[in-house]
Amino acid sequence: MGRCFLRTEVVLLCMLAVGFATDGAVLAKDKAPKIKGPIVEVMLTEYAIQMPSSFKHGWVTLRISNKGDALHGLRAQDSKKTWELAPPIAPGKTVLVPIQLRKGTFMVYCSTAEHATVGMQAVAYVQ
Ligand SMILES: [Cu+2]
Repeated sequence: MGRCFLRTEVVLLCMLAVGFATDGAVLAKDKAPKIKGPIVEVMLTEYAIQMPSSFKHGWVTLRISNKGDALHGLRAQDSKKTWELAPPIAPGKTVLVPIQLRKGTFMVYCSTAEHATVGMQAVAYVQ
C-alpha cells in the first residue's frame, strides 16, 4: 500500500510507511486540505522549529507556518527513513499536513540549506 519516491537528494519518501505516514503528502494550494485528528501548530523561524516534543500515535494535522523571512521546509527522520513533511514554504505561508504518527523517536528538521545545523531541528517522541 505504500508509495515510495526516490528524490534527487538522499530522501526516500515513503507514504503510508512505518513512522510518519503522510496522507496525500503535501497538499496543493488549490485543494481544501483534509484535516485528520488534532491540529498541531508547527512554527518555523530563523532558525528554530517550535512544536510539541511529545505526541500520541495516530492522526494529527500539522499546521506548519513559516513565520520567518527565508524559505523553510520540514523533514522527519528516524534511524531508517526520512519523510518530507513539507517542501520549502514561503515566508508568511502556512500549510496543513495530515500525517499518521507511529510510535518512535523522530528528528524533525528544516530541509533548506544548512538550517538544521544552525538550530532548525527538534525531536518528536511519539507514544
Ligand atoms: Cu529553514
